[in-house]
Amino acid sequence: MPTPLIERYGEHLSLEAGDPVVTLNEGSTPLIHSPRLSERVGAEVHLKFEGANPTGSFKDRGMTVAVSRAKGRGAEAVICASTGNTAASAAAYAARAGLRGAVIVPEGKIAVGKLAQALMHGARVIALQGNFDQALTIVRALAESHPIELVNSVNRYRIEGQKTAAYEVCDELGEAPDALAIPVGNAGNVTAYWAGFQDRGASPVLYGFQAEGAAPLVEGHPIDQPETIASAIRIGNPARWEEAMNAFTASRGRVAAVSDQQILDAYRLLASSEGLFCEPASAASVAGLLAHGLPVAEGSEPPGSVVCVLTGHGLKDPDTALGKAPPVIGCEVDLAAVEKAVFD
Ligand code: AN7
Repeated sequence: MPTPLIERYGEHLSLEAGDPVVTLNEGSTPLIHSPRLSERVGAEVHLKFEGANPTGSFKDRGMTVAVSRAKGRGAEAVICASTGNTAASAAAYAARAGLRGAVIVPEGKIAVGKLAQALMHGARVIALQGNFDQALTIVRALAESHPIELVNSVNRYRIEGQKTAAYEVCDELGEAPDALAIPVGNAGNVTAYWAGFQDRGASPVLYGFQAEGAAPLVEGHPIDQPETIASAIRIGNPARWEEAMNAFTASRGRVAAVSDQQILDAYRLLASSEGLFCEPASAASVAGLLAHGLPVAEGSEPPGSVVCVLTGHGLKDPDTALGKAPPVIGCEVDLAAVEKAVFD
């Protein structure tokens, strides 16, 4: 059973002495070697499967710390804007802590599994007739005028918790990888990985990927109406814009865009040839590596090792999976018919 992340890495987190540990035993996720991707890109590729966290995404790493601190300082409720995973995680950790939770999500634009999670954990779910960026602006204002803790990644404890994924990668490989490929939405996670690597004195090349229709960092300006099938990263004005761009520059990496088709191809490839079912947004890391090739910093050798972060579980979004998968084969109760269905 994984040790709670706060117990494992507490000395690197700035929780206060009296804070409770609100945990679901998050973190310690598998780092899985991929022989096929390694061969295809010409470097050793490992996949960090963050879908193995308790609510099925990397958000749990930040949420254990943010909700522990919120509870420690006497908050009675937490709030966030979310494309889905933050909502699911905030709702679960709020339930665990005995706090009330409210989540604001873009109406009709979050995967159904995430919605089910937020509702089941007892959060108040508000579907905003707008997008994530508008929801974030509103929750920031609400948190300033009400005694409610904001647990989006603008909350520093979220970033602190999420940087532990970089520690785990270094610990498991015995050293930092040469490069890290990661999907980018609100840009909190890439900021967190960079902080974690810096804590370890490491500077892997950061290679961030946004969906083509929601690629503000690539285009250099906010996108008013972001669009992508990868609903988790349908974000047009990332809160951690500057930190993320600084991290790309400092690591001599870059941020690039991948099309929805490239995302879906990688999504299917990971499921069908690696046995790893991640959600579409997560597949952006692998899509980017396949579409753009290995990141090579100027004046350096190509990386020998790359870690791709698979940020969330494929079960979150059954609609996209079933919409893209081959049909189920119906069959009557008859040996010959089943034989034909199986072997033909
Ligand atoms: C699976 O849940 O923003 O760049 O509100 O769910 O740190 O935002 C989710 C983001 C990548 C992007 N992969 O991470 C939310 C939310 C998955 C995600 C990202 C998200 P950031």
